[in-house]
Amino acid sequence: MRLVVTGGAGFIGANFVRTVVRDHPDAHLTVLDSMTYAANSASLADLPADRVEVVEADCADQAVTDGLVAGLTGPRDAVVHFAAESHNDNSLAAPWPFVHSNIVGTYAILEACRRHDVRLHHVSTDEVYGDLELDDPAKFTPETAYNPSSPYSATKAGSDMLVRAWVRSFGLRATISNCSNNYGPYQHVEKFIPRQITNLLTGRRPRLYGSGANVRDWIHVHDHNAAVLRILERGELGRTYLVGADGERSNLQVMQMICELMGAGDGGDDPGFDHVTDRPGHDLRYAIDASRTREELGWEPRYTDLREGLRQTIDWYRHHPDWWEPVKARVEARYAQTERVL
Ligand code: NAD
Ligand code: TDX
Repeated sequence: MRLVVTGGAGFIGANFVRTVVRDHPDAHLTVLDSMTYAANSASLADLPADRVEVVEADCADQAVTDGLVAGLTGPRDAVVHFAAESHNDNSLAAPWPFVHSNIVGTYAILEACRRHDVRLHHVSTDEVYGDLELDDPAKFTPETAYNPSSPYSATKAGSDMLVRAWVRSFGLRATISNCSNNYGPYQHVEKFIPRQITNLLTGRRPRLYGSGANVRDWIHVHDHNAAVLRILERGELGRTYLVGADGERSNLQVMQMICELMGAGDGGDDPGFDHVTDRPGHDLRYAIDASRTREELGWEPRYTDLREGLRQTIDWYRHHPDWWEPVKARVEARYAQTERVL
């Protein structure tokens, strides 16, 4: 099995590559990654060079993309498309890289897969559906209308639409997955959970946007990647699969769990974290109904205890400072330009 994994030096992609190398001895992977600020070559550095090749290039570069996809001729070969600009806060400050990577990049991948009749799995997000009220009994399903809020989610929605059009118009052999918020090892410290963990590990105070009432539906990255592999193996072409682990928590709840697990706060007036300026246009709540994915593909999340998953994630960051320390100060300096303690 030969796989081209775009964005394979980022958080979810690197975990995917590591899992495939461990569990599929017959697999050869080519990582296509432009090595943006979000990539970390250390996430792949210990993997065997004869099984994982890293090509540093932009997936929107049609010549490069075409050349790599042309080599996928076996019946189980595929492109797994993780590459994207992924951080909402950055998309508010500078939207263009999101249009370029998420839309133009996906277009180039689609055209290469069309030319060479190669199977594609496109990795997307629940954010394409917009947000829910806190008390809305309905969760997102594959039928929920797209209603993205930020430049990030709008460009992911655009990329999903391109994939659907290529399936319908050109018979492209593709599947899509829309997953909820991931956490786990190798996640960039700009994101909520690793930011708070590494703030505490470096003597900084954790930062909660607004009141912390916003709800995210957390899933461990290993569960997400297990679903992606299952879709590659058993997914029906042309279908969209929703991936989530019923992990809804308010940001305040997650923050309190992290602080408790790491011994922050004094148990009295000081909760151990600061409330800061809210994100403009901040989506209130995401929630995924993954029942069809579970029933049809026999996939089940294994990390169903968020507290235990967080404990393991905290341990990982504690034991891998070399992986995150080099970028931590820069990330915090950037946040400090706009963020104010409330
Ligand atoms: P990430 O930002 O950690 O990694 C993205 C990777 O893509 C980086 O290595 C980056 O260098 C690479 N990249 C960006 N633009 C590129 C381009 N033009 N060409 C080649 N490589 C490029 O993101 P992540 O959190 O690992 O997310 C991976 C995918 O999963 C994204 O498509 C994202 O939308 C989706 N997703 C993420 C989450 C989440 O919670 N993180 C949830 C659901 C879906
Ligand atoms: O310091 C923070 N404090 C805070 O309260 C940060 C960085 C975030 N937050 C809040 C904002 C969100 O409500 O925490 C929540 C999670 O924030 P992010 O980690 O930025 O994730 P989110 O915006 O929900 O998007 C994530 O999940 C869906 C990924 O970044 C996307 O790529 C994915 O599609």
